[in-house]
Amino acid sequence: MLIRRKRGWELPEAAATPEAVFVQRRALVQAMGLGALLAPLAIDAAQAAEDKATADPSAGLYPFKRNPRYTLDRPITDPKYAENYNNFYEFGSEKDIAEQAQALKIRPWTVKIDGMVEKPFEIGIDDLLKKMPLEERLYRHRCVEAWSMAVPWSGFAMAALVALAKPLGSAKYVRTQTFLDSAVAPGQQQFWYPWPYIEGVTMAEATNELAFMVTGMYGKPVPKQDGAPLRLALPWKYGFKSAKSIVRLSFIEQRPATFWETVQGDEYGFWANVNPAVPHPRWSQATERVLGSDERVPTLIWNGYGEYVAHLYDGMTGEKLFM
Ligand SMILES: Nc1nc2c(c(=O)[nH]1)N[C@H]1C(S)=C(S)[C@@H](COP(=O)(O)O)O[C@H]1N2
Ligand SMILES: [Mo]
Repeated sequence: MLIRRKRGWELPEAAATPEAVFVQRRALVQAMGLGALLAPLAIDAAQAAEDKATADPSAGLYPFKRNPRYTLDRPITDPKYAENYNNFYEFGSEKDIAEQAQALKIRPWTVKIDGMVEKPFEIGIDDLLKKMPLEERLYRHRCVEAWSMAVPWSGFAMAALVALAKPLGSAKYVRTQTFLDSAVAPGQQQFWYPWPYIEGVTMAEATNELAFMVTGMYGKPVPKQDGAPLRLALPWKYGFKSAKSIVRLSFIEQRPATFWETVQGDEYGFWANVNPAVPHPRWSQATERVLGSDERVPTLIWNGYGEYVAHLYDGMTGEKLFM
């Protein structure tokens, strides 16, 4: 199975702290000269102080009110899968990067808005949360590797962020950029990848009602391994389009060179819309493995979201829309 040891999700959020903190706390207890009997109390006090210092300042905002417009055809995935079976190459190419990802510092976190906009600006994540219309949505997520999950995401419509950015008429694409810090993200020391992780969508995709900026998951701030503190969810596209831990959105005229397209363009194209009839060059996309079950279910074209997005691609016959 995937889960080999106790991980953050098995503990209440406040109890999950990095090893270094335990070491510090042990040193503190020893320095206080307390006997073994009193030590647990001292640990509780140290824990409380520590929780206050490191608590996610947005935690009190959750849960967001669920938008009933977006419904699922399957059960919500148990968070133990969504939070422990991850693709986040910055922290390694395996699925069990959740512990590694705890090294990411998510405050302060500034998002830069630039390119073809009225006036470029930077905004802190907590200020951004104050300006955006917050809601929860149930979405399916389909990875190009043929596994899937169904998740309650918290966040806001990407269209609201686009409106805040005030793009000029000349902007045709929104390019999303993930943080770059190889000291915390060892995967970024792998020089053969074109870091930082870049993805992008057209303006029409960015302002489509489904495009969703994610700040939370399962009614809490989104875990680091799932892309804290700001990621995308583009539920009609393969998962790699949904960039994690975004630091910059640029409004640009040319189609951006995206991470996976640069690595392997014949397998991971720019559009990457889900289609069971178009196989990946190395495997079928006809069915998907539902995380947390032994079931394989048929994959749906546009991942089942055709009524919202199929019209975006009318007449684009020369494009590789499904790869
Ligand atoms: N920055 C960054 N974003 C990323 C990835 C990545 O490696 N780095 N992987 C993508 C892929 S392939 C998928 S399937 C989803 C996985 O999200 P999850 O771990 O929350 O399921 O994140 C996407 N966003
Ligand atoms: Mo993926």
